[in-house]
Amino acid sequence: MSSSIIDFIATEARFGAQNYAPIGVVLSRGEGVWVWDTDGNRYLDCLSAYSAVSQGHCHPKILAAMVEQAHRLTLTSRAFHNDQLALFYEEIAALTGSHKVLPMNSGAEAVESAIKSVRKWGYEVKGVPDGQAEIIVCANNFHGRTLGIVGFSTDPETHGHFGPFAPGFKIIPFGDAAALEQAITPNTVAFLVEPIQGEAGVVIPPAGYFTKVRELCTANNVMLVLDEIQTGLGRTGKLLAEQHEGIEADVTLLGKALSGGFYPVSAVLSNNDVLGTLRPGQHGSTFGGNPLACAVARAAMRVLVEEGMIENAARQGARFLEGLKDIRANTIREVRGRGLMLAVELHPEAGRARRYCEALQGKGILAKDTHEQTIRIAPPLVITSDQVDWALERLATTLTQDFS
Ligand code: IF1
Repeated sequence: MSSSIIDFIATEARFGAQNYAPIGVVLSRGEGVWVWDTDGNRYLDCLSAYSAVSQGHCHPKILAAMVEQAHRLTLTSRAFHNDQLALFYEEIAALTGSHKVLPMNSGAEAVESAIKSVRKWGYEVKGVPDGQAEIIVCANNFHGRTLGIVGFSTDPETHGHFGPFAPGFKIIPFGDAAALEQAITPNTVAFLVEPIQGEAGVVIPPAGYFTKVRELCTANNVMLVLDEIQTGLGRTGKLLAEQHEGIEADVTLLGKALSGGFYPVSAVLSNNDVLGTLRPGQHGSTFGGNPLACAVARAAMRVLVEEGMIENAARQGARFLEGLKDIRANTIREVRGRGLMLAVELHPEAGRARRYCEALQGKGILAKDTHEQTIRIAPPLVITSDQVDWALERLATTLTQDFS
């Protein structure tokens, strides 16, 4: 490593809370699927900032929209109207077929806002006794890092020593509709679930699972809240992952790529009166729905659709998945994926996935491990066939090595 890289990393170690263990690379520039480190080395980004840079790094049209808006008006607070929020509402509602929108900033804020809203709907519309609302979630969920959310995580790394936690959450196995049926009570207001569990290692539920989930939620007047913060906006080869299942959520959560990686923008989308229960003064955010966020999100949604990124994700994702499945390596336990949300799970004997990610870095690919044994592969949705093939060559040589 060059001295400048060592200096950057040492300074981070000296001053920064050590809540991450980044791979040893210091990035200074990004364009499309490529990023460059401070020494000028080029890498294909196979993480896309956890699917926030789906449109590719520094997309010129999103940048132009951000700069133009930043010259005019960035933040007004919601104490006043602004000339971007209504346009954002119209465009995100049209794109997703939603009727009501609550704009927030981080994904976790959208999740917390949805929890507050479905509980309020439970008390004021469904008739659940005050303070007794139950929300069902899945084991191995990941919905963010705020205290309310980590309270229903099953990952000790995520919730350890952060208690005490809020009550009112039930945990069931992911992919098991019978478990959901058994967990529902008259006080159940919602089922909060990722269509595909990302952090758990790209875990795809059995075919028909969400059809059954949708039926159970409808039959029991339980709100189906789909966390599409990672799976949404084209990542799985459709605008929303729910479309693979042929269902519609009652509440949909978006974040990450909603801004193309330029700015924290998230949103709670509702197809019924869940969001209608919020009255002035009962929820809010300093930056939620600000003009700059709305202008950036409008451009991010526009280029996603106009540049055919969703269709490309389906096409290149199928190519990538087939290529990964063709790799003959006894290190590989399973290859999983839908669209460009892919994962390679290694056999425990193969050694830690981190070692393979470090080897990939040496071959010009940046990827991230999750839960010791799985390598996530999630490049920007603008990736070309040639770039997929370029990545597959390097993945094949790396995965046939044995780092155990
Ligand atoms: C970290 C994980 C991914 C998410 C889903 C809500 C949120 C996330 C499905 C919250 C955020 C990020 C958080 C980041 C790493 C990354 C992550 F590894 F943590 F789990 F992508 F898989 N719902 N995921 O994936 O959104 O508040 O972060 O904007 O915390 O290390 P956020």
